[in-house]
Amino acid sequence: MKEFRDLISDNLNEANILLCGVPFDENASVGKGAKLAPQVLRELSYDLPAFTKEGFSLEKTKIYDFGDFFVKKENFFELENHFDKFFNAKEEAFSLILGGDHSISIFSERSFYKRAIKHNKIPVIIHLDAHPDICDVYDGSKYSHACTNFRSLEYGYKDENMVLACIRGFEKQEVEFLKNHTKIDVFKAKDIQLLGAKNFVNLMKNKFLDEKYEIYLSYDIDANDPAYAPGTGTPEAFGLTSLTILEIVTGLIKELNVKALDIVEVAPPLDVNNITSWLALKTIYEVFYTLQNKNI
Ligand SMILES: [Mn+2]
Repeated sequence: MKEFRDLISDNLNEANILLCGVPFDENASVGKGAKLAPQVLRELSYDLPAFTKEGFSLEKTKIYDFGDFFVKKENFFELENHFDKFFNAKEEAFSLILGGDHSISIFSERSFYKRAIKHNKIPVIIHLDAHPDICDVYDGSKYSHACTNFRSLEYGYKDENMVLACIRGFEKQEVEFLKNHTKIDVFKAKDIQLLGAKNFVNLMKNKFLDEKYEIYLSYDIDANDPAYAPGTGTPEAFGLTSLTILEIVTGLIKELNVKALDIVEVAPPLDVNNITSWLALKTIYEVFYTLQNKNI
């Protein structure tokens, strides 16, 4: 048996999913360990049959695996180059990125931005996370995992094309920033709980259901309540259930022009019996099925 079983293809032409991993966690603030996620997710996939939780086959899914992009803090900026190649290898395919801490998305979101602009599309970020990750500087660094969205706005994403959802932990500077940037749509965890996944997806449809948008979905596993995802560096109480988040992720991908997904902050050394890694992996398989049904 092998990684992702028979879903891997060596032929880029037939692939509908482009996969890469970024084993990097030097910009995580509290608990480290996310650099091991790409390896652990790949290993666990040996044992996961290529079927959804409802028993539907994933045989139409063909993954082209770019492998892992290894960087250190000293050459962190090289990620942009890796992602440029990754995103441009086959533009109609869906891009799946396994983090790493959330700082890696600074560069994937840059490459995604450039590609969307090249397509004359409007780039959008939907960020599912317990935290806004919108600090200018955190812990003396502009490239902390708490700075991802600030860097992406600075790079060119517009406030009105950024959505933060499942939020429940704020830095003071983030509260101030969001007060002055009211076009950034913020859905706190409590809002999502009251709305339900379906209504949230419908609100996103009202906003972004148009081919002029290309959407990057950034999924920090700590969006889940730590009861479902304890293996992460900054667990935050009072989160959503894993089923609610799954409905959001698959609902957005089903309904909108989502072209890329990252799953970040899974930290296997902090996990309990790999349940957080399994959650990420099972989510990925549900995403594959959602994409099969969209004929991607
Ligand atoms: Mn994050």
